[in-house]
Amino acid sequence: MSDIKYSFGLWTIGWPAADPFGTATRPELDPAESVRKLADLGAWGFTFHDNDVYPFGADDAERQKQIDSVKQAAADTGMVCEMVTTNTFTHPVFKDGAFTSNNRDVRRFGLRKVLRNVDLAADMGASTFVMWGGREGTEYDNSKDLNAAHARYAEGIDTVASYIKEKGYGLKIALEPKPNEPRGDIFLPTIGHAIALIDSLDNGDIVGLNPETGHEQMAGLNYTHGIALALHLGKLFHIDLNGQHGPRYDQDLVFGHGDLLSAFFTVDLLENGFPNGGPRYEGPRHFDYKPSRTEYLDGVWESAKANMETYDMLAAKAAAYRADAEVQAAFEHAGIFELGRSTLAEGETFDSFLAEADPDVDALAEKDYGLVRLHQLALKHLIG
Ligand code: GLT
Ligand code: MN
Ligand code: MN
Ligand code: MN
Repeated sequence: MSDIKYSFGLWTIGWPAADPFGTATRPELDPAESVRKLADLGAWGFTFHDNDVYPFGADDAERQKQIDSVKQAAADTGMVCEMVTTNTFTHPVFKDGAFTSNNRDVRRFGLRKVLRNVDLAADMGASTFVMWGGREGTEYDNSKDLNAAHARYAEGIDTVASYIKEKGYGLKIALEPKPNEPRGDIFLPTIGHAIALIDSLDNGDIVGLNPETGHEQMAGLNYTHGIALALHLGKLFHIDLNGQHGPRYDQDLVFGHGDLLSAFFTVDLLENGFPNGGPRYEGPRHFDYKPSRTEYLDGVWESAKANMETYDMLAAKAAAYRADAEVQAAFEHAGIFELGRSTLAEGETFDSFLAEADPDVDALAEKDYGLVRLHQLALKHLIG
């Protein structure tokens, strides 16, 4: 396998596959054993929710015992705990949200659970703290004062960020957008919504994004465009890669098992960067998928391998695509390098700009960009 840094959430391979229509089809996995198994498969790191490692309501002794067992597995295998996140969605106390619940006692409890988990994240040596507000939302538009709900959401995120700063932890917060499921409508449904709210925070400098492939696609959006915007704004702190077939329930398929062409261009961006250079994503290639309910334990580990194998294959194809002289010539012909040039010249005045004669618009309108041919070249590299 390649030397790409792959990591997995312990809740992915650890999902026992209970769904709203049926009970679990697989046993619970021991988190420390999962870390060892992922290391055997060639993964570089792992991530977890507090309650992936110890049960909700565990006393301090039980909590520490479970944490130590995962730490031991990490020490034995060299696996890196790169991200930690908090479960503020499973327990019924969070049924109306954690940071945005109408009930102030619930909000204070949720915030305390998150702050305690920030301590754990720092203790584990993680660099990213993900916040997926799965229960922050509504089924009905009259359920909440929607201005107050956004204010409480911002207050909660800002409080966590200021706690990180006060403690001197080297952690960054990554918000994970999702349009719906489990709530009818979730707050911060897309990358763009999250970026807008981050902009309003006092401590927004350490708050960015953890976009998930399937979540943007559930909203009918283009994942590669979304992470490109986050990169452009210096806000792509982490990624959740998986597969999804368009707007429907959250499928959490293996990466590449949904929209394969989109996955190809995601990998092309992550591995090769923008054609004109610019910001790069340097973090781990993190998978947030679910082994399908039809699979038992062999199938769980096969599916974990499939994520890394698919990414490796796409990375090799994307490297060949970029190295192809015909592709580079097609980039040139299409004007992709020309787009890297600023529209106005340096020091140009409004007067001189406005005085310039217009170009021959009829000739420009007849220009052939060659984008279909360029896309066909990508397809040849992908499946040719
Ligand atoms: C949950 C969700 C994921 C989030 C995880 C982080 S948990 O499985 O569906 O998309 O990334 O809280
Ligand atoms: Mn998902
Ligand atoms: Mn999920
Ligand atoms: Mn996710």
